[in-house]
Amino acid sequence: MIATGYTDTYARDNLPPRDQWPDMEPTLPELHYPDRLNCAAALLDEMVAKGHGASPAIHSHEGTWTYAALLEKVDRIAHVLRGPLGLQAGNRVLLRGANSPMMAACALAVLKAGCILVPTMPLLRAKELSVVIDKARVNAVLCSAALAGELEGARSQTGMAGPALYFGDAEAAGSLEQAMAGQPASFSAADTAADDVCIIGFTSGTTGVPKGTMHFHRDVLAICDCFPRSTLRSEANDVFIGTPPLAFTFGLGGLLLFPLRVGASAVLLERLTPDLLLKAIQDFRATVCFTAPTFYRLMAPLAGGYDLSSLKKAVSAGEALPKATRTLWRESTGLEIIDGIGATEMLHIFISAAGDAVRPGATGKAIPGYQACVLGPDGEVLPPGEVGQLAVKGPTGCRYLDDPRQQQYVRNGWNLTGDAYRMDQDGYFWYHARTDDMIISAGYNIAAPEVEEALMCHAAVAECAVVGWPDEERGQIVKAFVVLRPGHDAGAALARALQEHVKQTVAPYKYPRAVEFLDALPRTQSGKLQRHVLRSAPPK
Ligand code: 3UK
Repeated sequence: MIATGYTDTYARDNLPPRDQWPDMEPTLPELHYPDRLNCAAALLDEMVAKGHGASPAIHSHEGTWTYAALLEKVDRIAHVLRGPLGLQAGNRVLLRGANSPMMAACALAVLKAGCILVPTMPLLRAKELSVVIDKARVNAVLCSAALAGELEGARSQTGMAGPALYFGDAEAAGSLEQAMAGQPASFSAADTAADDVCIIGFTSGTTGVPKGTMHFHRDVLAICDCFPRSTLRSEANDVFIGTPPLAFTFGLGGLLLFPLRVGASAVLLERLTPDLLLKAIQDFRATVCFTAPTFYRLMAPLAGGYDLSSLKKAVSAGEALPKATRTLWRESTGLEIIDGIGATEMLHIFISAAGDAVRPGATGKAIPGYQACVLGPDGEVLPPGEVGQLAVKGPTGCRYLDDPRQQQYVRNGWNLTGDAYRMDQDGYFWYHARTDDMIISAGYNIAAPEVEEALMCHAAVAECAVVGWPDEERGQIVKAFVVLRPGHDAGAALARALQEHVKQTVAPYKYPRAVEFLDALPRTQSGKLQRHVLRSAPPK
């Protein structure tokens, strides 16, 4: 490893042993970076030096910040961190807030100051924040004033001594904005190693204690130089928009890192609904949208009410994209969705396809820079057509912070994402299920998403979720939870119609023997369906 630029080496000291890392040797020449590398300086200072100072960087309802304006904010915050807050290089800074320009500036400032960014989902409660604070040994917090309550709760629960500064209420005494005003407008980036840890991203932890995934300065540039170049083909005049929080690496990449890397701009808005996102695409003339499959599904019927002529690309990730959703979106906007599978462990998307290369129903191919294959139960590579565990490697990969689960995620240099996939003759990857979402009913293996896909083709179904339900006779039965579109009545007749519809669409043994109607499905903040919630205590 390269000599660290950090005086606090907690993150480096808690990387997994080298033999438990995935293979991360870059296969493309453009993914080799200099040994001394600060990713924030590469994304911001270098772009200003290249002449992007006056270009727009971030838009919000409050106005637009140019690259030069963003740089000045970032530098003042970096001074606050290293000056008044007394942080050293390598310290961890927890960041908390809904998407906003200040959130973006704080994230970049932490990286530029040589501290480690620990982004957290806005809705986390004190108890969940405490786990993150303890695990990452957080030294200081930058938090939106609107989210102070749960944070203060967590700080007292953990006895965290480090300081917290609040932004978003500039008038409040002691706000981050006031601290910034007293600092110099220019900060020279901390001299960090390309392989110094710069982000600890926590997994959503749908089950068990959240895992801290560690990423280096060079990983941040690597994701910018893979998917956006080969697949998205983003350009300086692009305007990025979307829903994922910056705390979720899908959002951090898509709504901050990717635009900056090419001199483009991003629209950062909090609290987006399908209607508000469509309106924002129209009003900001956005060209690239990042969101989850359900959001496309909910936006499709509303799209006709807006002028979406600026929109060129629509990226979907976080969950499998049902074919029905792809079709709905294409029919209402003329755009073929760019599906992509990513993971917090991998930082961003590694299998995808765009434009003419799309095969509806498949996620896509391994993007340039990454390799993928399907493994059998003994870790052997399976031939095309067989379903097994998805395995992937590339310039990024899983390094958990002090976690025994490292050895489950990484085997023989491959990252195992926990997804069941099959690869076809042409190298396209077809999603089946999370390996723990396979239902075994009377000896049949049934992938929950396949049944959901069939249900979603029925006109009455807005959203649905399928799980394995305990059953004495069959071990498990297929059970569907269904949210109806307006104008359809829940009841036995519709349940029977849905069962019949599934039997006509896929092999009849896969039909849901139980159907329950719900008003909404339980989802994580990153938009993922929480099947385990339905399996344990279905909401009434
Ligand atoms: C699932 C998908 C099918 C899959 C993420 C893009 O979702 C992200 O990270 P997470 O750690 O979850 C990872 C898991 O989510 N998944 C994601 N995308 C797809 N399944 N098709 C897809 N297109 O189970 C994966 O293992 O929350 C996505 C970029 C960055 C991310 N962190």
